[in-house]
Amino acid sequence: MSNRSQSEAVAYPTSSHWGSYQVLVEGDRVVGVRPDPDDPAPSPLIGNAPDAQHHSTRIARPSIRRRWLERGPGPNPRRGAPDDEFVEVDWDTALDLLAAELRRVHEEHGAEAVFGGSYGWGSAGRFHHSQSQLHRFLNTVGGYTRSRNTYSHAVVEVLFPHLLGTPAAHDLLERPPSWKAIARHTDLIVTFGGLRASNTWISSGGRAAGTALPAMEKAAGAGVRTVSVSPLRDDTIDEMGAEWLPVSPGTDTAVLLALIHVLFDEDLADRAFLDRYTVGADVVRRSVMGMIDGVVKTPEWAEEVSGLPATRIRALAREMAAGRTLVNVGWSVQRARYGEQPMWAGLALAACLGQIGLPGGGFATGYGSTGRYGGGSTPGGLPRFPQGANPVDRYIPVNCTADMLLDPGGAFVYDGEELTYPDVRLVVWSGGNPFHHHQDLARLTRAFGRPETVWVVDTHWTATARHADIVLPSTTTLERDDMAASQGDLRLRAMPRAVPPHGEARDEYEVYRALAARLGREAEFTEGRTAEEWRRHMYEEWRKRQKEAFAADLPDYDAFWAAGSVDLPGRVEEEALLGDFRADPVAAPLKTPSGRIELFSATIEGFDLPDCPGYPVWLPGEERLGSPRSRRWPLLLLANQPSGRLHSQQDMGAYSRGQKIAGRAPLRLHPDDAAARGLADGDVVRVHNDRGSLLAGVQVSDELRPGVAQLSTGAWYDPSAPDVTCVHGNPNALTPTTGTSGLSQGCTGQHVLVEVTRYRGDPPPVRALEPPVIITLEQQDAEGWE
Ligand SMILES: Nc1nc2c(c(=O)[nH]1)N[C@H]1C(S)=C(S)[C@@H](COP(=O)(O)OP(=O)(O)OC[C@H]3O[C@@H](n4cnc5c(=O)[nH]c(N)nc54)[C@H](O)[C@@H]3O)O[C@H]1N2
Ligand SMILES: Nc1nc2c(c(=O)[nH]1)N[C@H]1C(S)=C(S)[C@@H](COP(=O)(O)OP(=O)(O)OC[C@H]3O[C@@H](n4cnc5c(=O)[nH]c(N)nc54)[C@H](O)[C@@H]3O)O[C@H]1N2
Ligand SMILES: [Mo]
Repeated sequence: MSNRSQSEAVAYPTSSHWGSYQVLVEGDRVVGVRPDPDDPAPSPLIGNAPDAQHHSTRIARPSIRRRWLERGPGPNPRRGAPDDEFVEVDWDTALDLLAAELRRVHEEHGAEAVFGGSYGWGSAGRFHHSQSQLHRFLNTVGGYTRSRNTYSHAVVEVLFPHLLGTPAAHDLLERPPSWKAIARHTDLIVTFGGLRASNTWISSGGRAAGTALPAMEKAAGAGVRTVSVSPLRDDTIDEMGAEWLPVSPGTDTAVLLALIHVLFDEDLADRAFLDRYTVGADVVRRSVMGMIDGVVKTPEWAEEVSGLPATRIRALAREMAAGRTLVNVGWSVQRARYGEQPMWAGLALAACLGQIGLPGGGFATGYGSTGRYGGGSTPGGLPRFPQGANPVDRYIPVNCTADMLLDPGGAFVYDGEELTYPDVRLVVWSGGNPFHHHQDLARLTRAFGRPETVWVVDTHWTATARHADIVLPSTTTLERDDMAASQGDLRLRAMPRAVPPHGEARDEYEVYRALAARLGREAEFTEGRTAEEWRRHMYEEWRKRQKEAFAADLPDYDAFWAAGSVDLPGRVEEEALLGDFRADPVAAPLKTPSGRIELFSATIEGFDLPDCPGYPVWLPGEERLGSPRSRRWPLLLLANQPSGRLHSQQDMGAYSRGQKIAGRAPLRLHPDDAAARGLADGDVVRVHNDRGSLLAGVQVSDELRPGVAQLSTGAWYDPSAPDVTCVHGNPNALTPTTGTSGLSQGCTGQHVLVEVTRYRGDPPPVRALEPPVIITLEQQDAEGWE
């Protein structure tokens, strides 16, 4: 919040992925924020908004990489070089260049040479949503190669349709038991990957109120006991009084298989449930009993692998069988090599407990991963901006972006398919930051050197914008009218514009309209509507659907806008997942080949993948304590979600800045590991492995398991010093691009082995939060073209 007097400030309600709040505006400036009066638990992340809105890294005008302007499109290995110059141009010049480049690429290489996946968490807002706008535009002008799945939970998206079928796999993400049902019915939550409070500050699409933390507290108050299996003690809030089982990262599958072993060994497994509702339980039983590979998956065996005491694992299995138990496997646990296995083993454990389909019991994934999980669902949907159809059917799993750019025509497998990478010439990104989110960023820089043109639309000069040839400035959510809600939310909220656009920033709708006009497709893109008319249209279409589905009489658009919000009709707070299937598996079978839960999947077995067989198994990853690689890189770095911001967004904001140490990302180290290296709080260290190095500031903490270090994602990537990959502390300077397996090809960025050493001498300054060198066309003319 701002120190300035806020007496004359006008408060504007708004909403973002980090919640609903009010911005305080004086004249044209955001001078502070305050929580929404209806929010019982506002997110501290709102404190980043004022500084981010007016920061010097806002993009003010369309800018073209000087070399691209002078030499035209072509591969450029120097893309992203810290001293590269950009030339500011007017909008017409930028749009003419871009339209000509799109036309050229289409004519010479076809629309599939345009990579428009554009993954990322750009603004919340149902209309001005970057990907929706961009994808509609690209679809209107011929299509694009797209990306599939998320960084968040690719394994859940690809694996569970095989195990539960669709829509049950979808319900797993969208309709888990609500926190209220948990408080009412659950005795014990065993959560692999914690219930990290700061993660619940975020909901994709925004959230009317922060409901998750109060609900967790209430559940604990109602007697729900929590066991947090996590390398970090503070992955649960104190109020829950959770028991901490400090697992070694990447070894949950061993613990899960041992829990299953105890259930079979002590005849606690619910055989009637397994017979009636699952296939493959016998394969799982034989596997944990050692009848397939000769290794009996006892708690003693799991102790060796995971570091958790065998006695505790054995007792936990008995406790789980004794009452109503919910098994939660968080998304972090699958964001690692062989990430399919803990998810599958977690489902198998819940099946052995026989409580799937019972209120407050069974299997779940996502409590503690976002604020909306367990917060209800809205089957009536939300207002939507139609994206049209993509005439191009090429795609890649999103985690394969660098592979695609480095290996055009190269073969890969994904979900039983053998595919090849397209030959991409033009990369476009809007509302995402691959130089935040992708792994092995030095490799990504090489990959971004390959295409002929990189086009980025963003609000700020992120590392991705600095790797672009054509950079267009977008307005922020505070600079345009919109509306927001997340799936399962309480209300749809109006987001009235609070301040005028920064510099010459434009709404993306206007950018794509103008581009579509240049390509002769304006009428198809706009369907004759202005932005305001689209919002009305989207709202009214949605209102009609709510009327049909729930006989809900919602106010019209003007009344909604004047009131500022409307309650979402038809909300449900689920008691159980798969309740119908449990009630009658014959009448309501799952949409799997067997109609049941597939603990063994003949389909996946048939894919014949070395890294994902047909039933859950323990596969030891490389980036793991005790692996051969750990002899050289002895610390396991957890690259989890940052508590100071959403990913890389608003890293310059007050709340995010307040967490930095010596201006760099904080690296938490266990006291033993710090002492062994002679390190203390505040030291600047080099964190390194064979992929790269970064600088970070030390924070010693006994909240971590020894051997584990923690450095959350999101410090803006800063390659400005010659001998360090990132001087600011982005952990993706070190992480591997390997996929989870040939099944899901998910992101494995959560775990990476490193060494930490003191940085000797004066550390190089952080430059990421400064704009690049920008010149005018006149200056460029005066200096002469290359
Ligand atoms: N090592 C490691 N890496 C990870 C993860 C991990 O656990 N470990 N987690 C992964 C996960 S789960 C995710 S989801 C990704 C997240 O990765 P991203 O979603 O790419 O990260 P963000 O920083 O949210 O990027 C959003 C971008 O949109 C821009 N933006 C905001 N508003 C607007 C707008 O109105 N218009 C436009 N055009 N742009 C806008 C922001 O400035 C920012 O550059 O990171 C992944 N990376
Ligand atoms: N504040 C904030 N909240 C966010 C985000 C953000 O950027 N900032 N991003 C949002 C997004 S896009 C997503 S996808 C979700 C992600 O949600 P998650 O994937 O659940 O979040 P993470 O913070 O990556 O990981 C949660 C915890 O898992 C634990 N963990 C890591 N590895 C292992 C392991 O091998 N075994 C076990 N048992 N535990 C492990 C770590 O201690 C970590 O703190 O978060 C969302 N919430
Ligand atoms: Mo995510």
